[in-house]
Amino acid sequence: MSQSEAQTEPEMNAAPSPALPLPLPPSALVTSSEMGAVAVPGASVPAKLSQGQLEHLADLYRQMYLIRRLEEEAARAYAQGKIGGFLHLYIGQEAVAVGSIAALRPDDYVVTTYRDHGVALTKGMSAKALMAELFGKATGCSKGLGGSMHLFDKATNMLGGYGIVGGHIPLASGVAFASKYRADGRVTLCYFGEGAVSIGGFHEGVSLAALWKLPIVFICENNEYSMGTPLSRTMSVEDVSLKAIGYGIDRDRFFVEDVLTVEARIGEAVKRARELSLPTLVEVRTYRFRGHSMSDPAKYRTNEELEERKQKDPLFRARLQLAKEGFGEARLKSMDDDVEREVQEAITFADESPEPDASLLESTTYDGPFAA
Ligand SMILES: Cc1ncc(C[n+]2csc(CCOP(=O)(O)OP(=O)(O)O)c2C)c(N)n1
Ligand SMILES: [Mg+2]
Repeated sequence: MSQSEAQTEPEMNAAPSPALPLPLPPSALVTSSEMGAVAVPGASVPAKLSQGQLEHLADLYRQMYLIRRLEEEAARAYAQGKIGGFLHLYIGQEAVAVGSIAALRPDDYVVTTYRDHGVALTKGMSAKALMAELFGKATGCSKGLGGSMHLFDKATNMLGGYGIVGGHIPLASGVAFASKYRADGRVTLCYFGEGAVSIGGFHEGVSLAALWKLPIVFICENNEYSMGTPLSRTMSVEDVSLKAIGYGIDRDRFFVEDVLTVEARIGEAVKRARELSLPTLVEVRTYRFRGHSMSDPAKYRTNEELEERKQKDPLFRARLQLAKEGFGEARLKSMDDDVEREVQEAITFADESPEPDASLLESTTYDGPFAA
């Protein structure tokens, strides 16, 4: 991470925000069709949900709410000095991880950036292992040595958390290459911000995935800012998905307002990867409600812009849809209470867990057995 991210004042945690009013504007699907190699989404989301779809939405809502509450508590713990280093929150973007991973099988892989809590949790990492990792404790997913930016969980095929912008994209192509070589039928999802698209690693990774027809979906989470720099000051085109054309791969592009839409649209790309072994670049337009990291007061954007985007919060949209379609307030509250319990248990677990023992240093550095 750059020195400019040096920690200053930590952002104080706010209580969970109240539900915001709908209706929302219709999802703006802006995939252009005149420039070739465009993924035409075959799936659409029904206006009125069946009981089965409603239960599924409830499950996705629960996952999104877990990310939000866990991160709100992580922000509080950071302000209390219990978490050191950097902490990049995913608040506002939860529907991307939850919707896309809903389209996967458990044996599929995910690879992502430092903004990795949502992807790790959704792929199945326990809230306890995640929170303990943030606290730098021995019970964390990486024994407390990786921290927020380097979550990793072999058991759930969450292959990291990486701090070098764009550096993980060729790694993800390598994972997809391994799947193709072994013919294991697995798909890799690779997440990155729009800031990574101008980095060499993006082009190297996408180029090889296209050439070798790898089973991978590149998901650009375009939250409009790279640290404090807006997209308009880093790229010559506003449509990130256009980058797919140069590599002759399929592409898609949409605004994230509805988690079910994310599942359906990413699901199309996952199907293409699994059945045809073809890569896709998907640009999802999203927004982070907090600063880049805890040290960022986000003065480069206006309150009006932030409030407008909060009106389109996919988490609250899902909650309101559930309520509107007959999911009783009592059931919603009981789901929220379950999440609350899970988060509190994770905090207690992290608090009470031991620090890593100094003996770990030897086995995890080049002075130890790995040096041989
Ligand atoms: C190669 C490299 N250059 C610069 C940085 C410093 N840096 C950390 S995050 C970031 C912004 C990335 O923005 P984006 O890719 O849009 O992801 P977001 O943080 O918005 O999720 C930068 C420049 C870095 N980590 N790695
Ligand atoms: Mg960004």
